[in-house]
Amino acid sequence: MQISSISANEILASGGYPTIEVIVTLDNGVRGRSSVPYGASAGSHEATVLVDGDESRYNGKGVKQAVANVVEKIFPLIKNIDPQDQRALDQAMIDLDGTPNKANLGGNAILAVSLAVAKAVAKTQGKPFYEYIRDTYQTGVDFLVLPQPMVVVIEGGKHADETTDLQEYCISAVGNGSVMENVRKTMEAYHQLRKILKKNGLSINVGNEGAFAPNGIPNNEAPFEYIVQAIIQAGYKPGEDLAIAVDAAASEFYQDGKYNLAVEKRILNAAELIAYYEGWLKKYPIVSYEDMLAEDDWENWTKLNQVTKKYGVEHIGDDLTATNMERLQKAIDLDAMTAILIKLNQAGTLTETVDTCMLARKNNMATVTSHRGGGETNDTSMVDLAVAVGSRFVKVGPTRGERVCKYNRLMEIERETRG
Ligand code: 2PG
Ligand code: MG
Repeated sequence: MQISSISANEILASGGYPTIEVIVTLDNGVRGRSSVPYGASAGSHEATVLVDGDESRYNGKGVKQAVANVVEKIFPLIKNIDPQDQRALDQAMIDLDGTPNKANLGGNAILAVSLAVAKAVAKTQGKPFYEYIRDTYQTGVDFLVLPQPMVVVIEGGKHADETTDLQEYCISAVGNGSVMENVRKTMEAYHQLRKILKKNGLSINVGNEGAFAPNGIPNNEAPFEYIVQAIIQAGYKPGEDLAIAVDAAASEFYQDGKYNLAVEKRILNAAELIAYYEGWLKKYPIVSYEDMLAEDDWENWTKLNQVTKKYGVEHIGDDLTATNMERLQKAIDLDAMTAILIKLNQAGTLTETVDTCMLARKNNMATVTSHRGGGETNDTSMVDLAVAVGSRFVKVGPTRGERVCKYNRLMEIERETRG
């Protein structure tokens, strides 16, 4: 089998800036198409999103160079590699790039090819994409337990204007029930939340990920109160049916070794911040804490990990680990967290992403596969990946087409795998 042609295009992502789409055609005529997202609060240890920097187009954020790299550099390299050997194909692109963060060819260019090829081969083999990923990397997942929804319902930080310092408050399903039922429950609570925000005089405008982004919110704790009320008002038990997941994206409010909670007009050191966070663990039905500290504040991650463990709460690394095996290994060695956020474009190839998930699994760490805040597309590969590696959750926003297509894909997979 061979790749007979590749076309790459600049398309729009949900944030209104371009991203790259790649269509691969195999010599049997089968095509695979993929497009890749980008972050708003991207960490500094992620694969590079290569943008043109040409200010005359899209404020410098065009991706024509990434497009050219696919056609002129990557295609000549991979056209002689068997597309069924995804590991070899990804490795060839990594080697050609030659940098630790894919700065040369662009993580966006490499990932788009990686996924498009994999999808074309999956189609050729007549397998759903999640099954192809599972079989290719022998993840050993049986699809009996599917990832559950972690729905972003309030967003602040870099995803919205004049709201919380913390980036995301999510509602997630408790337990392993039907995905379709759990999507329904979380969305019912989300709709109650709209009423509660309004009642509290807050706006119900939405942010990057389609979650509420209430202006004028008094502090970073208020969302917990609103969400608990929303869960109850929807007819569910907080902590039993539905619970709260938080992503602080704390690198965004880390300044000169301290944490600046602008909405509360307070600057805290790490010990004070950890104590503040522990207060919430005592009061609210929280199931996970993500990026509560800055991406290189390793020492304090280990300290917070001791606290979250006491409460049986998952402590998730995102910017800390950036879907990167070396950083994950360091987090394991330092006992810095108990779960890892997975984003395909942080890694930049399907192989590296799956390898990171498998390393987590080997160390009894949960994976949570996530959308991106900056710009998403209608590509649902992240959901198939989540299913293939047995992620505990998929984290996605509640509204907007590029978000709900992920939940729709997850429910479709539930139907497929349940017969
Ligand atoms: C995160 C993500 C997605 P971004 O921090 O988890 O919700 O945000 O893509 O902006 O990094
Ligand atoms: Mg995050």
